[in-house]
Amino acid sequence: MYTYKDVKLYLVQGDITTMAVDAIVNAANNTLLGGGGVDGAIHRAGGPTILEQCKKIGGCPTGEARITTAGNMPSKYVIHAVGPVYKGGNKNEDKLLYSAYYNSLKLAKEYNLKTIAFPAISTGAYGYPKDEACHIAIKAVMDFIDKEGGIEEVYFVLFGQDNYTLYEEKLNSKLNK
Ligand code: AR6
Repeated sequence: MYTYKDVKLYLVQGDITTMAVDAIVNAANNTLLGGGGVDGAIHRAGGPTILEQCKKIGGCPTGEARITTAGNMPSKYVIHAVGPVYKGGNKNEDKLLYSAYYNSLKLAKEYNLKTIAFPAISTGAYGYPKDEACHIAIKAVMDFIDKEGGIEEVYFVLFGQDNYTLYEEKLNSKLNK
């Protein structure tokens, strides 16, 4: 566990669908209608009520986020964030990825949620270089804590050892355990 200005930051290696937090964040696409990777896992574990709510929402622009309940999962809500497809780095990908994290936290605050778990958005099917994506994720979370506050616990839930090690190195270099 790490702390940043009284906010607890946790690194977890594993499956985000098992997290008992106020909100888990999904790495969704513009349609919000499901897909592979963490999106597929969330819809499978949560059940059909999530898709029903997503259909009513009707999509989400890249860099933004939308909220549904979490169906059968132990969390209360799913925040569906849409990260960018990585196309070489000159298509505003960094700002869009940053916004996906920041807007997820804003939505959590609007709903008065205190604990949130993020996957490594865009680093799977969307091909974002993991090191840069890790830097952006941590920066967005810290900026949000600096500027907005309201959140109490942030979990970074990493599926693979490579992302886990990257986050660990990055957090160790920035924060005290
Ligand atoms: N828990 C936590 N992390 C996971 C899980 C899980 N259960 N499953 C995969 N990951 P990806 P993207 C990690 O591809 O790159 C979908 O089809 C995975 O190892 O899920 O944002 C959507 O519908 C990787 O590190 O999301 C979109 O079309 C990270 O989650 C598209 O993929 C993100 O990988 C979004 O692509």
